[in-house]
This record gives sequence, C-alpha cells and structure tokens, in this order.
Amino acid sequence: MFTLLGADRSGSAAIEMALTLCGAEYRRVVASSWEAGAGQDELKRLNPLMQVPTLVIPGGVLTESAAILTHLGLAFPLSGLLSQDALERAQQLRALAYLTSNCYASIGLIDYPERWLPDAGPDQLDRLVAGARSKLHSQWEVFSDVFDNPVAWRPEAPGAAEILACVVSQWSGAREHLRTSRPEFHASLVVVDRHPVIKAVLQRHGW
Ligand SMILES: N[C@@H](CCC(=O)N[C@@H](CS)C(=O)NCC(=O)O)C(=O)O
Repeated sequence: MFTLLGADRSGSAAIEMALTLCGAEYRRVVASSWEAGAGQDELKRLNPLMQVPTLVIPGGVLTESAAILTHLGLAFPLSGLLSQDALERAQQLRALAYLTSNCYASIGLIDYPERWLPDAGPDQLDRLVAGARSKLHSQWEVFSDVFDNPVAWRPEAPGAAEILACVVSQWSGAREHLRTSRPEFHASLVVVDRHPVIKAVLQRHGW
C-alpha cells in the first residue's frame, strides 16, 4: 500500500497514472505548500521542501518525480513504465532526468520567482517570469527534437517518460506553444492523453 501526497493539477497526477499502470493500491492525501490543513502538516514532516508528489512507500519516503517513476518502473516490471531493453531504458531515464531538471525546474521559477530574487520589485519579478517561460518553451522544443523518436518515445503505449511529459506540458502555455512550434510532437501528446488510464486521471484533475 502506497500513500501519495498531492493536489489537483499538480505533478502528483503523473504518479497516480503510474500507480494505476502498476496495479498498485494507494491512498491519496490532499496536501500542498499552498493549501493549509492536516495534509500540509504531514507533507512538511515527510518532505522538507513541501513539494508534491511525495510518495510513502513500504519502508520509506520518496520525493522527486523522476526517482518515484523510476522506482515504480523497477518495482513493477510488467507495468511498462520502463522498457526491458537496456538501450531504450537508458533513453527513457534520460528523458525523465531532462523533464525534471529542465521543464519542471522552470515551472518552479515561474510559480515562485521571489525565491530566486527575494529583494526584487514586481517589474523585475515579471521579467524573470517572462524569461523563464520563454526558456521553458524552448526546453520543450528541444525535448521534442531529441526524444520524439521510436527508441525513446512511445505515445501509443505510454510509460514513465510519456506520463511525466503529458503532465508537465499542461503548465505555463507549453501545449499551446508546441501546437504551433512542434505540431507532430503536440499531436503525439494528445495520443498519450487518450490512453484510458491517463485520460481518467486528467479528467479527475480537471484538465
Ligand atoms: N523536483 C520535484 C518538483 C516538484 C514540484 O515542484 N512540485 C510542485 C507542484 S507541481 C510543488 O509542490 N510546489 C510547491 C512549492 O515548491 O512550494 C519533482 O520532480 O517532483
């Protein structure tokens, strides 16, 4: 039994998708840094950064989406989250690391610019957000150029990388940007969206 701390329209949606593909039982606890309550106190205890997704696994706590998805892929080899082929899996792990260290990190800057520039005024913060948003969109273009190939990207049979890309691309205008700048990749994300497990979670989150 797993316990997933998360919130609507947050990155915890990707872990819900993954846990469902694993056939794993889990309990959801509504928790986030932006909503006070019992869940937030629990989150603070488990993850000093107070970020979701945070997953309680038998014997420990996991944070960081790439680590959570990799752990689930290894623990549930039949889930299809990670390929059994070493070369394909290497590209999938690269995609997960790319998504979290580039795209997801830019979202943190866009959402909380004051954490990077604590003394800045509103104009400077607006400029930082605009710059981070433009950087995010170029990071998505590079993701499409590098990973949209048959070894790394399987929209018809989504695994960990497709799931995380599906969720992280919901934010900060990424889908709208890709629709015009990388239409084929955008169309492949729509294929991921239509997978029954993914579609159900997207709907539950109001996407
Ligand atoms: N590096 C983390 C980032 C997680 C993250 O930034 N989560 C957001 C929600 S989507 C969050 O909890 N932000 C609240 C905060 O930073 O205060 C991961 O890969 O899972």
